[in-house]
Amino acid sequence: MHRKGDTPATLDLFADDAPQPPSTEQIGPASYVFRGYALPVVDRLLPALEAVLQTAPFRNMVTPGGFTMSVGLSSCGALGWTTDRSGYQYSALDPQTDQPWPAMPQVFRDLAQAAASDAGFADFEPDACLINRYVPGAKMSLHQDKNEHGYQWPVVSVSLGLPAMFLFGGLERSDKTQKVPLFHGDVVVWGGEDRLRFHGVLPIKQGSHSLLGEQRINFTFRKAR
Ligand code: MD3
Ligand code: FE
Repeated sequence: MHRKGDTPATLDLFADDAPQPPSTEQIGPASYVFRGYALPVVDRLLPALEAVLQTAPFRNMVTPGGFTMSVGLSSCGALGWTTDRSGYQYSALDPQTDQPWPAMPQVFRDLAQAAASDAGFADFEPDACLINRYVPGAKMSLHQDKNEHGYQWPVVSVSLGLPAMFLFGGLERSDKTQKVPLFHGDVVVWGGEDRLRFHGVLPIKQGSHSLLGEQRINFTFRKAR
């Protein structure tokens, strides 16, 4: 183990988990990747995540089409995103326990609000945080996020653990996709005209992350109602 801030003895700059310098990349008219934005608060995010998962563990939900998702899902905040044979919806109760979802930890909320503000969306108050867990091989097929009541607020995503190749398409499923690699600590804000673009995640490659092991965790913050 090396201490935070240290450079490992051998550093492969071409490895797909090579540390990224702090930077911002604009990937759409209203979408920004803030490289390493979450790194300063990772040591507070992880214990808060553990606490959320004690109440609402990851589960592999079944889609309306009858497929079991390869991604494990949980949620925190007033509303959680769920899917089953009857459809997709946001609900105030975890269907597995019929209890409210765990509260959104303040450190989650503050991070999402700061990133949204830096992307030009001041006063973002998410009411839902979907938590996705990818093990190597898990993927998310191309889709649109259309279950929220309005699209005036952005989606903010936080990537932790193993890297992923994110696919960013257009407003039609058949539109060409651009590939955007996402690394531990990256935060992305997707708003405005990009909000309804198709997107997905390629199968996660085998690997082990120093803090999270063989998984990628992604938080997506939304205003669902
Ligand atoms: C672009 N999650 O949970 S986050 C999802 O990495 C989802 O787990 C992916 O797509 C993940 O729905 C991608 C980035 C993301 C989330 C919502 C978007 C990108 C988006 C909504 C509109 C456009
Ligand atoms: Fe999505």
